[in-house]
Order: sequence, then C-alpha cells, then structure tokens
Amino acid sequence: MEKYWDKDIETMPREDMKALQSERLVKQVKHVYDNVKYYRDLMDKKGVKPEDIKSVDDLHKLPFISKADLRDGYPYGLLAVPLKDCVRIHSTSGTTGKRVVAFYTQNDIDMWDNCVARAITAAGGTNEDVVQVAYGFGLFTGGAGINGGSHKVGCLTLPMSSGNTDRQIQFMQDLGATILCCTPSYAAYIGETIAEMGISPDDLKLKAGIFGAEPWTEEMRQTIETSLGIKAYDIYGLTETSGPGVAFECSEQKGMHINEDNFIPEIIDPDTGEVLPDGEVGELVFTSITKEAFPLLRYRTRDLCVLSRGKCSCGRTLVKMTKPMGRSDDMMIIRGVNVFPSQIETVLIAEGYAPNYIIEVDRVNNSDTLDISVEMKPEQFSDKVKDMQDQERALALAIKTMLGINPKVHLVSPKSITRSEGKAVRVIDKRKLHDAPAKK
Ligand code: DLL
Repeated sequence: MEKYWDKDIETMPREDMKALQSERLVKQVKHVYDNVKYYRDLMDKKGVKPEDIKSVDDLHKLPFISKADLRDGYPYGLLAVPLKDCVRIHSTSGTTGKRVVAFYTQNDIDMWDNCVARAITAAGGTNEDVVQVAYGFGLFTGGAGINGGSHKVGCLTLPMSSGNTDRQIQFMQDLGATILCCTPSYAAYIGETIAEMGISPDDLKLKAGIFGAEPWTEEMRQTIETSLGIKAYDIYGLTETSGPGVAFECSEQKGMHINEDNFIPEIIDPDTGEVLPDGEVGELVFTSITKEAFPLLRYRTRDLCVLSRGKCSCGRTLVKMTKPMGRSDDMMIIRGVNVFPSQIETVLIAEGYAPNYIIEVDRVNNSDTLDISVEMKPEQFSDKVKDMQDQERALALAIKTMLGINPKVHLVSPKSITRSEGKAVRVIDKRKLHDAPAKK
C-alpha cells in the first residue's frame, strides 16, 4: 500500500490545490513587493502591482528572475525578512562569479524538511529505516536537506557526507543502512566498489536509494539498482528554491511529483519566455509560495523538462515533471547539432559499458571535434589492437546513430577515469577557452 507523508496535500483534488496555490501566491507577491526593493523595481518596470495577482492564472503577468539577478543582489539584495529571523544559509557550488546565497527562516527549514519527508516516505521510508546520507554536508544543500527530512520521518540518520568510500561501506554493513542517499554517480561508484570487495548486494540491508543533484538516465538507474540490489528513486531540487525535495519520485518511478503546495511550476520556451502547455519540453520556472526569507517569483531554473498532470498509480495528484534532460546551459551545440551528455550516457550503458566517461569538445580548423573517452570493464579489455579498434568503431557508430554526428571514441583502461563523490563533471568544452577574451 502506498504511504504518504502528508496525504491531504499529496492527494488533494486539483481544484483545491489551485485554490490553495492562489491564496498563497497572492500573499507571497505582496510579501515580496513590500519587502524586497529589487522585486519592487522589477515589477514596477513591468507595470504590475500586487493587486493584479488574484490567482495562479495571473502568474504570467509577473517578471521572470534569473541567476544573474540573484548574483546582482548578492548577498542580501533579495532577502525578504530581517536578518535576525534567518537561521541558516546555503549556497550554490558555482565555480565562476559570485555564488548565490540562499537564506532560511526556521519555518523555511520546517517546510523543506517536510518536502524531503514526503520523498523519503514515497521511497518506502518509515521510522524503522536507517538512512545513510552520503551527499556532501556544508554549503551544499544535499546533506543538510536529506538529513532534515530523515529526522522528520524519524529514521535513524547517518550523516556520513560524501567520500571515504570504505567507511561508507563499513557503516552500511555494520549499521544496516536500508536507504542510501547520494548523487547517482556516487551510488554507481559505491556499487562498483562493493562488487570489487566481493560483497554481494544480498549481504546488505539496503532496499532503496534516493538519488539526485545531477542528471542521470534510466540506463544508469538500472545499473545502480542491480549493483546495489535496491529500488533507485530520483529527487530534484535547487539551492535557490530550498534544496532537494522540490520534486520526488513515487513507486511508479516515472517522473517526479512536484511539491506544488510550496513551488508552482511553469514550463516556458527558453528563447521567447512564452508559457508552454503540459507535454511540451521547455525550461522549468518556479515560484516559491511559502518561503519567507528568500522567496523567488518565476525563477528560471535553466532545467529542461516536461510537466504532466495525468493520473499517477501512486494516488498522488501533484503535478509531475520528467527527469530533467539537462540544463539549457549544459546543452552542447556540436557541428550545429544539439547534444546532451545524457544521450551519450544512454548509448554507453545500452552498449554494455560502465557509466564512466569524459566528453571532450574542441574546435580544430573551424570544425568542432567530439572525443569521448570511455572506460572499459575488465572483461571488455583485449590485448589485440584490432579487437579494441573494432569495439571503438562499433561504439562510435552507435553514438552516431543517436546523435547524428560522428564522435571519436577512445576506450581507456578500467579504473582510469576519476570517480565522483559528488556531482560528476563529464564534459570538457575546450571551445570556451578559445572563445574567452585574451587576458591583457
Ligand atoms: O543539487 C539540490 C539537490 C541535492 C537535489 C540533492 C537533489 C539531491 P544545486 O547544487 O543548487 O542543488 O543544483 C541544482 O542540479 O538546477 C539541476 O540542474 C540539477 N539537479 C538537481 N537534481 C536533479 C535531478 C541541488 N534529480 C541543479 N536530475 C538543478 C537532474 C538535477 N538534475
């Protein structure tokens, strides 16, 4: 039987949800307009007043906000409550420019914990479970966010943080962890390591995993489920809106339910900003209607996905989003063709390779090059050059069939690609170096 953390909300009739969202939106827009000058200026510029927003049907009247605005406002420019009411910050892991700093009141933390509690419950978690939190702790929201939700459900919580894989596995065995939470790339690494240590998934008590923070494919899900002997659930979120738990997967494992009593989603055309109907691919935009300290109206996530409101077998009525197929700023345009790393990952795993790869894009003589280094499993390795070349050619052909462009494939020896303990970095686009202005 499906279990819910907050049945009334999770299975609420759609009309009631719309009414709840509208009531909260009206209040939130006023809160933001009254307390954040940055928003007041944006809304005044667009000629929208809080009174113009009477229900979710008026959402489209509000201006968008983007990461650039948040950087502009760094650090306090978008804060909507006095600093004395804030109890915590988290921050994005941006490598360039200013980081985004998000603020939380205690109510914001409670709301966030509840969202994560829904996700843990949907993955079958109860207070009988032992949850191993192997997301990073610190400014990153992964560790703290899952930790809070796990406490809320009453699970025994192991705040491991990421890394130190031997210790992860030892605690998993000694304390009988039943739910593992980390990035999917780290889960795949842990799966690989237990196999090397001669531990069978049957020797572990693990039953489920809650993985997110980076794109991962259905093929990757299969790999993780088999290597760890679990059901692997997706979880989505971003620092700007709170952290993990904005959306979560249920027993159907087909798309993630959005906690839309807190975050209203829209899908827009990333080029024109036009709102698209359900079923169409576009950029996900969120309006947080319950956050006090750092509320965002129409925040452009850059994540590309599809929304659907069909009936879900789990009984939840919350709108669903597909797995993000990548970020609009992660999409590579190679010889004019749009390429997402996830497409390449799909082919690699379908062709029997491990999900360990590096994609390198460059420009030579004005023409784009695509080189993919793919790690072999030990049994795929051959000391005959011809065998290796045949394998490389076959894989290049399979990728060409998917992408429409010819890559150069390099099979590299087992274990030669560095494993990720957090978000995996799989793409090196050297063209950006050529395009960067020369330093004076
Ligand atoms: O990654 C929050 C999080 C932590 C989510 C743990 C899930 C689990 P940021 O570091 O701000 O926050 O990065 C947010 O990561 O805009 C997506 O591009 C990507 N992302 C997050 N979850 C998923 C997912 C955390 N399940 C950015 N699938 C987002 C694909 C994801 N991409």
